[in-house]
Amino acid sequence: MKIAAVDVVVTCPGRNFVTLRITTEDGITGLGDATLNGRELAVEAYLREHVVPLLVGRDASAIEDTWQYLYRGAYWRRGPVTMAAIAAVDTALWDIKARAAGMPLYQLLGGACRVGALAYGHASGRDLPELFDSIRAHLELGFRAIRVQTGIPGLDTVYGVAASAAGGGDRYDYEPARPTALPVEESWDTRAYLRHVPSVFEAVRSEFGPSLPLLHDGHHRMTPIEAARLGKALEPYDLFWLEDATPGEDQAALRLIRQHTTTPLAIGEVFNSIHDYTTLLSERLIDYVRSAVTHTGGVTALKKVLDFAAVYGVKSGMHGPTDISPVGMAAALHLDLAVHNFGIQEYMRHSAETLAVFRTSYTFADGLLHPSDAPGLGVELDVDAADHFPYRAAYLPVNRLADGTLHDW
Ligand code: EZ4
Ligand code: CO
Repeated sequence: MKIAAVDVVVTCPGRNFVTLRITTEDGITGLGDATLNGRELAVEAYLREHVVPLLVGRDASAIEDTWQYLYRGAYWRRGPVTMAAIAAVDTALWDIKARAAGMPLYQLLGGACRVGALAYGHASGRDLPELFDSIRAHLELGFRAIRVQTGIPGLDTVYGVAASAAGGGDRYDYEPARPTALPVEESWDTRAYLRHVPSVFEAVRSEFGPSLPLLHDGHHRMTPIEAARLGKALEPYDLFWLEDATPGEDQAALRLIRQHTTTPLAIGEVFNSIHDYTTLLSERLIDYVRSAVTHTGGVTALKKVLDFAAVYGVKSGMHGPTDISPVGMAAALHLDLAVHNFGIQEYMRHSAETLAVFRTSYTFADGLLHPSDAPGLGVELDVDAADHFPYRAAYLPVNRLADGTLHDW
């Protein structure tokens, strides 16, 4: 089963997506997500110029060998652009293999370990009344686990807080990438954040009770000692996890946080290699692996990370914002079903425009996602519809302290 054609499709149905479509000589197509939010065209060029010419004529069934060929064969390893490109190839080849077998991908990964993947949604509010409305709206949508992000008194725009809470469920979702000529600037003050956040979780617990799983994303902004203090302060509110407490590339930072708090820790959405996890996993410094299939070299590579994590009792908590395309989300759901050490799956619903271009078959019911039993990933790309939505440059925000110093966003 040789690869006959490879297309890179860039489309912007409400936001940008980069999708790889591989077609075999017997006419089977497979899809892979290569979207790197705010740097989409770098991955498109990497694929178009340096990967597509290597794929035509290769054996579509040789997934592991193709992964190694693209990873070792480039000599220059790792990095978000390279690994998103490899991820797309790997995912598309898995899609082809499963379609050829007439099975949903999770069957080829070992079969289902559960009836569905527990999903968490994003609630946010500039103040407590808005936040409570947002949590209620997400509970009404069926979510059984909720990420809580909040405005901070004295700061105008803060990561994770939707601009307007008016008008129902989806509006509470925060979309960080904006189609502006320059990145939007958000503001930050860690002392104000640390003073405010525990009171928010106290209020949410007293309003919604002790059992609802609550999550929070620190989004890389704290030093290790600040993160340790926040983790301790949040212990009475029994968080499911505290995510990205410190910048992810400093694995040793987690040692200090871990020594001070029992709040579970999650990290890894910006990681792209199993080597980003070696200290974190072997020293049991985290509880959840946040990587996405899209950014970690595909199904093949993330399965290896999760098997490595399982050795240390660490579970999955895959990244699932809207910049993971429906193709990337479907790939995540097949892994979620198939790995034993599943923890939770992030889920932001895509817009109607996006879902008109990417026709999905995965379902969300009673708080659980399921990839469906359609063969392959279960996603079809409507290329004609995609052509109606040309790429628009968009950037993630940057973050500044009151004196103008650029801070981690
Ligand atoms: O900032 O997807 O947990 N989710 C997140 C996201 C990321 C964006 C980056 O593209 O942290 O909001
Ligand atoms: Co995050």
